[in-house]
Formats: sequence, C-alpha cells, structure tokens
Amino acid sequence: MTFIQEPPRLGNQYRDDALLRSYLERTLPGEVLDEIEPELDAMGALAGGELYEMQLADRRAEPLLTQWDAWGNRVDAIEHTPLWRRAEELAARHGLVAIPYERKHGTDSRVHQMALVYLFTPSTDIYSCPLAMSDGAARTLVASGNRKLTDRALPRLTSREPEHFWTSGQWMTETIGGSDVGASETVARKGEDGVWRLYGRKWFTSAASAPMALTLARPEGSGPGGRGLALFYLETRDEEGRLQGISIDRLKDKLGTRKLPTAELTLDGTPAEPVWGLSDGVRHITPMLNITRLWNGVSSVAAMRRGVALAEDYAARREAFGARLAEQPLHQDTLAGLRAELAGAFLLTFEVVERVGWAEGEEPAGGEDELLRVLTPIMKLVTAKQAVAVASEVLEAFGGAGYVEDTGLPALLRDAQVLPIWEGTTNVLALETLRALEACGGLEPLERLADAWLEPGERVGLAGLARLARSALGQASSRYGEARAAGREALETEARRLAMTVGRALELALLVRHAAWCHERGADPAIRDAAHRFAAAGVSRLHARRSAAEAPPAPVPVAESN
Ligand code: MFK
Repeated sequence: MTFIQEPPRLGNQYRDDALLRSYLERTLPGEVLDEIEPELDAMGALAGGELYEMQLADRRAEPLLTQWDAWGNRVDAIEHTPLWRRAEELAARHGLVAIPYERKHGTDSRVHQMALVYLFTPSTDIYSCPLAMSDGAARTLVASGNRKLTDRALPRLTSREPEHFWTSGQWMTETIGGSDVGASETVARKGEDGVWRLYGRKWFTSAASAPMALTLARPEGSGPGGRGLALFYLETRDEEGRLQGISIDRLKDKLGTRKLPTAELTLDGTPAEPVWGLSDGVRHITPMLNITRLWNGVSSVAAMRRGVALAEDYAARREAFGARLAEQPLHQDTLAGLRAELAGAFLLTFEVVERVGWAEGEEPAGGEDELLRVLTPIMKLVTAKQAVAVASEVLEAFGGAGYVEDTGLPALLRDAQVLPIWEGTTNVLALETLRALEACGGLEPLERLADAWLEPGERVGLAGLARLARSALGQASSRYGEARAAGREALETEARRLAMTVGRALELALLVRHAAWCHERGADPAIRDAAHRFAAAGVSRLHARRSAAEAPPAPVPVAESN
C-alpha cells in the first residue's frame, strides 16, 4: 500500500488561538469577555468546521454574471457562490456590521466586532469585502449627519435579519485608476425633476451586487480634483428589482479573490442623492476609507493566522527523514518566525481597532484622531506586506502540496496579494503617512506612545527589546527630519522605508507590552519568544546613510559623454 499523507485539519479557531485569547483577556473587562465568549466560541467552531469544509468543497465555484435572459432582456444578474450565501446569512445574524453601531459594550464594541471578524474572515472567501464596505458606508452616513439617508440605510446595514440586511458598495475606482481618486470622471447632472443622475464608468467595483453604494461624481460645472467631486448615495435597483441606469459590463478576471464578484459598471442616468453637499467628495469618503483600511488589517492578520494554523497542524502530522516536521529544528524555527510576524501584526491591528472604538465614543480622548490618522495607514501597509510574506512561506511549509490547487492552499497566497493593493497601495499609504505625520508634528507622539508600551517590558527582562524599538523609532525620527529638511523629493523617496520602520518598531513595542502582561500573569508564554524572534528578523527598514565618499559621481555633461 502506498503512503497517503493526512491533510491538515482545523479545530475551534477561537479555542486554539492563544494570542487572541490572551489579548482579549488583557484588553476587555472580565464581564464583557464573559458575555461575548460564547459568540466567539461559536464563530471559532464554524470557522474551523462547517465553513472551512464548505470552503474546501466549494473551491472551484465562482460568481456568475448573466447579462441576458433567454428572451433577450438585459438582466445583469450576479449569482454568488453557496459559501457566500451562507456567509451573508451568518454575518447578519452575528451582527458583524451591527455590533459597533449597537454599542452594547461601549468603546469595546469595535474589539468585540473585529474579534468575530478575525475568526469569520478566513473561512468565508473574502465575504469580508462587502462587509467592510457596508461598515464604511454606515460610518460615513453617520459622520455626514444626513438624517434622511442615515434613517433609510443604517437600519438595513446594521440589521441582524438576513432578509432585511443590506451590504453596500464603495464605487471609487474608475478607468483612471484607484489611487488618484480626485481625477474621477463620472458626472452628476441634476434633472428638471430635481433628481441627480450619474453618468460614467466604474472600473473596479467590488460587491457590484450590493443593494446600495456610496460613490463619487463631479456635479456638472464643478471644479477639478477631489474638491470638485461630491459624495453620492444610490440604490442599485428599483422597487421591481430592475437595475437603475446601471449595466454590469463584465466581471474582472483576477489573480485572486475570485469568489468576489468585482465588476466593471457603466452608469447611464443612475439616480443618486448627494450625501454631504456638492463638493469635497474625497474628504467626505475618507471615513469609509479609514474603516475599510481597518478591515484590511484585520483580514491580513486573519489570513496569517489561517496559514499558520494549517502549517502548524500539518507539521504535527507530516513525517519526513524519520521525524515529524514539528520536531525538526529548522522547521520549528521557520514556523516560529511566522508566528512572530503574525503576533506583531495582530497587536498593531487590534491597537488601531481599540482606538477606532475610542474615537467613536461620545467623548474621544484629545489628540486621538490625529494619532489614528497616522496609525491607520501604517498599520494597513505593514500588515498587508507581512500577510503576503507569511502566505508565501506557509505554502512552502507544505512542500509541493502547497503548490497544488485542490489542497486549497494556493488561494492563501493569491488572496493575500490583494491586501497591499486595494484600499491604498503601499506607496500611496506611505505618502498618506507623511501627510498625517505633518499634521501631528512628526514622530514624537508615536515615540511617546511606544515609550508607554515599552515601560512594563523593562520590569520583566525585556529591556534589550525595548532599546531596539526605541532606537528604530529614533532613527526613523532623525531620518524624517533630515529628509524633510532636504526637500519634498527626498522625503517622498524615504516614505515607504520610514513607514515600514515605524510600523515594525510599533509592532515590537506592542509585543513587549503584551509579553510583559502575559509574563506577570503566567499566561501565553510563547509571546515572549515571539517578541525576541520578531526583533531578530530586524526592525529598521532604513537604508544605511551614504557617506560623502560614496556619493554618486556628478553627471557627465552631455558633450563630454558623447
Ligand atoms: C477586507 C477589506 C477589504 C476592503 C474592500 C474594499 C474594496 C474596494 C476596492 C477599492 O475601492 S480599491 C480603491 C481604493 N482607493 C483608495 O483607497 C484611495 C487611495 N488614494 C488615497 O488615499 C489618496 O491619498 C487620496 C485619494 C485620498 C488623495 O486624493 P486627493 O484629492 O489628493 O486628496 P487630499 O488632498 O490628500 O485629501 C483631501 C482631504 O481629505 C484633505 O482634507 P482637507 O480637504 O480638509 O484639506 C485630507 O486631509 C482628507 N483626507 C485624506 N485622506 C484622509 C483624509 N482625512 C481623513 N483620513 C484620511 N485617510
């Protein structure tokens, strides 16, 4: 009989996650954790059981666009996969969008929501995308103060009844691209009936089948750039269920996230309502961007956690060269490196989750918004890159099996690759970080924050790691100052390395804080190793300074070089 390898298996994804559990224990009041733990346990069971099994069985299913019916009518209907239909029902029932608006646990409601999302996401084939946009739309409508639209859409977006629940699209990207949104070409015209109608092409609309969307368009006669755009609310179908001046031209043929029906749309007279005046559309859509960037971070750490959980389980089952992989030092070392990256990314993401919860509170702490403005892009960009690197290494931990489609593993890498791209690429967010640093007066507020996180580490023998985190932040701060003094070009050239260095230094500082807390309570001892391991992989991403002697030679004048 030939050898047959056992596949990796997943258990209850809440119970098996020591980091999530110790984090929740540290951050939530005991009575809140007691109250939400049964929900987390149920979601952990679904994620490692029914949903994961469906995901494997559903591997080949993709959404289907039918543009015409048999009788020649244009219908443009998108059929979702079976797992997506189940995910929609579960998302509504578990309140994955509703929780931070119900605010049952006050400022802790964001942590409650995102802990559930973290468990739900890796087993539901990117259904988190429409949920992220729905959360972003709800937050934007609340921020706009538009009572009429909020009263109409918020009860739907936050409904726990699947039949009543709506998801929302976020239609921003046009043929000009998804980064320079201020250049959008969609036009809004007000008819004699007083109704605004939109005309243009939306080029990368995830969740095209959502019943509503927030989108940008330039009211006729408005000026250029983001200021000349307005934020519009629209409902995709009329009362008879017909699309309202929208054609779905095709679904994108993407590298990954293939279960997500991302579409190209033409808007030809789509009725829409201004949400927040007739200008400053880019500024007005930023609450949505900040929420979807938060979901991006949670999706990044959730993807890392899934990869690590599968690789760890497999290492305990797989024997090669006479021993299980889990007992072989080099494989152990590789997995330890992945766990460390996951832990750093997790703590930074959930730090931002907590702060979003505080900012949504009735009385946000002073200065919180400015800190969030700088922490959000840093968190998004650094965790997304970590997710791709971890996914790649996870596939390798399975050898050839990681490269074979019907193990379900290659999708981990393909799906991770979207995380640094959408919701602001690494470079776009690095530049956004510069703007946010300017607004909060440079790196000092972040250095003070990290100091407070690192302080308990010194009590429990982690002073060396604390020094390393402080030194990386100090280097970033001086490099920021030098580049700023050297001018715009020098500053922009350094932006990505600065943001990455700050992100990793903050992750290390958070690892030290969490390791100190765990150490004092005898909880989750692995986190201390993760902190050391993370530091050993390097924190600073700054290039060494060039000495004057290494400066490039002066350019040769054209006449001499000929
Ligand atoms: C699982 C999770 C999945 C999520 C799924 C979602 C799928 C959807 C797919 C997509 O839509 S992908 C496309 C995503 N595109 C982006 O995220 C946009 C990326 N580009 C940027 O972020 C640019 O920096 C930006 C468009 C904002 C630049 O445009 P502008 O016109 O040059 O804007 P500017 O001047 O920087 O900012 C305009 C105003 O907004 C300023 O305020 P003032 O008007 O008061 O001066 C800024 O301060 C403010 N602002 C900009 N970014 C902000 C912000 N305010 C708060 N937070 C921010 N992040």
